Amino acid sequence: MDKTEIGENELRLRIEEFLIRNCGVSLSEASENDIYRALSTAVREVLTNNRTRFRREIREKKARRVCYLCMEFLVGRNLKNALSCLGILGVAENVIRDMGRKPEMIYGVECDPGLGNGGLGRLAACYMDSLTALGYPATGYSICYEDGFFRQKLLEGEQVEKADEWLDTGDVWLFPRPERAVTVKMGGTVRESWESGRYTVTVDGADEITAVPWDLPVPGYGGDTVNVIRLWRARSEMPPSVFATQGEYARSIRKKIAPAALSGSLYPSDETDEGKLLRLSQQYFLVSASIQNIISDHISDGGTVGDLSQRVAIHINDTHPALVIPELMRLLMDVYSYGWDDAWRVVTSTVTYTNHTVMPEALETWNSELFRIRLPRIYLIIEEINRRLCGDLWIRYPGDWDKISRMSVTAYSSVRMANLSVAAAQKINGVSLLHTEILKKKVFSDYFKDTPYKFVNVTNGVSHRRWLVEANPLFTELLKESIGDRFVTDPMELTNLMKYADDPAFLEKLSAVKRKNKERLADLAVSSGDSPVDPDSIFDVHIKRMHEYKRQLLCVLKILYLYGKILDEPNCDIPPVTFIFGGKAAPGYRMAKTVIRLIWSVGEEIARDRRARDRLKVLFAEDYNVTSAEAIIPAADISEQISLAGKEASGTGCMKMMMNGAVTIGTLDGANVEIKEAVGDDNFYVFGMKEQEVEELWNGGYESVKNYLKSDKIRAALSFLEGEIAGRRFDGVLNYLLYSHGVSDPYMCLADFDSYTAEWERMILDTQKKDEWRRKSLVNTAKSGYFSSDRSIREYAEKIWKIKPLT
Ligand code: NBG
Repeated sequence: MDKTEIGENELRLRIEEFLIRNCGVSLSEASENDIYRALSTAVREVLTNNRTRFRREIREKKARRVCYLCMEFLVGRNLKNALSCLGILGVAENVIRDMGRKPEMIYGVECDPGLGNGGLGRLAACYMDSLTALGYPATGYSICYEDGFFRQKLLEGEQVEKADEWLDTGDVWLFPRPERAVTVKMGGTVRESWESGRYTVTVDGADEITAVPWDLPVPGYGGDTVNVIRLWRARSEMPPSVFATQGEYARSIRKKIAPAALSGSLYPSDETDEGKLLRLSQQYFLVSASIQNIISDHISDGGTVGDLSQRVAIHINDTHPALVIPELMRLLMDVYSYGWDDAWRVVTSTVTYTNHTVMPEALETWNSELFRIRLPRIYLIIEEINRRLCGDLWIRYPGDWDKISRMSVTAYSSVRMANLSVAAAQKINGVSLLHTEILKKKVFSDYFKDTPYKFVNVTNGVSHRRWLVEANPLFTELLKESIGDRFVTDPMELTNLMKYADDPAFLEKLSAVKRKNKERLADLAVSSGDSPVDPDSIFDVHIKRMHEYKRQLLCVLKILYLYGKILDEPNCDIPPVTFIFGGKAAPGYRMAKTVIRLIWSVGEEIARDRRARDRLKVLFAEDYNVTSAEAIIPAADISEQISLAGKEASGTGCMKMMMNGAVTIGTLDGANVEIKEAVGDDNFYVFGMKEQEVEELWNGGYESVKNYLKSDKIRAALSFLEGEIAGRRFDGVLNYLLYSHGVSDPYMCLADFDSYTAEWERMILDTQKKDEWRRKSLVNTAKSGYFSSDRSIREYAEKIWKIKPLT
């Protein structure tokens, strides 16, 4: 069945057939789950046909492709996206309605696939979307985490983590490919020997794990192109009964890595040695399975391992898949008998690397001892890479021990994955202009001086088809009426909206759309248990992973300050505002969990106070994920992007909200700098220290207490922390901000507080100048085309991967 052939009758027929054959029910008896399965299966069939055609074309043209290795792909729900890409959303929704069901209820059956945790994973999904829509051959590689990330529940403000059983409904989209299974080996003992004049290496007694690929199709817009994300699942060769009955065997495998854990859940807690070992094993599992698959595809397409780089670019997305470097070396040398230099040439001409963070704790390092035990052969290869690297550096920088030790891959009993990636990659990129400059000047300054030509910037982008066209149908309709529908494939067309910037009638329509989206969100909030939300209040949104550097704490301190102000000056001119937060805290991250509790408690306290509750409301959206983001973002008036300057590599929520007409209040950090440049100073609210100022203050010995003593506003906000908030105490937060050992307020909330609140108050008054504010909103959408992932992907394709679109 081809997409063009699907009319309503055909689709209806297929659904009914499926129901009878697979669920044993007629249409009238079918549950929403049955219909979801039936419809998804019909769509999947179309995707398979298109996939087969696209794959054939790639083979025939011997096209070069990118293999995007990433521990996370936060794809969001599939059904509606696939229908929309195939251009049959309207057809399908008519069929669903004819069946007496509501489309949203059918989409609602699908769980969000729990394959990622934040911006990094969502970026990977947006990139697969653009790669496919633009017709580039690409394969994503990741792990099929059976328990996903986790589902967040809030019990009286306390985050509780639940297993995320997304496969209950997500399985419909996965195609198992057991015939492409490969074996991944870990552990064991390395034996080096000289046999008939050749140096050979074997590993005895390694654990063997079978990796089975499950393919998740990624439809491109228009439906002609379909790529896949290949997700690996670990399989044990033993039936479960053996584990239960053979005590001896069960004990012996416990010492090894249990296969189920490898594709169990995303990022097992890595606070303990077992957690770290499991995470390292997951990373190796991903890269070993993927590279074996890449090589075997390449060979079956007529290539040889030696010319891999001519047809394949392997992308290391953040350092998590960096083990692909030594693993490819291992395969080339131990399996294909290449010498070191030839193998290194293949590796270094094939891999490219994106850095996504400057936070030291996220620049991965592994304890050498753990590493050596789990991956002994890989460890030897890394040592050899390092020996040669340092030898080479020694020739070029004789005597400069400091530099060489900063650049080396192993040092102080640890393996540094970032240095490994930079040393081997063809190209290295940061994800915003500012971030790339920080990489060049600070994080990788020695490498930048050594090989400046390797470093490039590609500012992140987001799929405007998912985040605007699909998530905001009302706005899309208005856009199509006014500027036509070319922006769907060419986002730069959005600039045509500028001709309506001073047209009051258009601005009125724009505001009506925003109002509808706010009503929709308000209804959703109430249906999930919140008290009524006023859609006429300003929606001020802070959604992202919970992290100190993103400064949710700064935002909630501002709310406390505003609360105090309303109590002191009941006639002050703050209009009603609804603050919307959403984000998960890593399970072991205590401070982030405390901040969730604080946000929730402040919300409770204000809701109980008649003097303030009609003017300030605080919502914490439980279990923030792609689906909830799709509801929140179109409804946002204000986008809070308030990280400490220099810490946020890029940010992508800022782009999604900008596209949907929210106006940003932010620091000059990450992509904010470029957003401000694009929209102009009148349409962006900026505050706080610049990156350089942050550094100077920090190096000069930051003392938050000085800010506290100087500022009435800070003291007013913090006075709430001295008592109870909704019956809870937050002395810990007060200590953290003012009195901790070491440095108080490490992310400098208090240093930026006065400037933040002043700018916010200026902004909130501007929201009341209706036409001016609506104009700002329009300009934000009009200038957002640059932040589409279509632009980013073209840059990656040209500057980094050297791939060309087909079709
Ligand atoms: C995140 C950064 C964001 C950035 C995304 C995508 C990690 C390690 N990094 O600023 O914090 O937008 O990556 O590049 O998750």
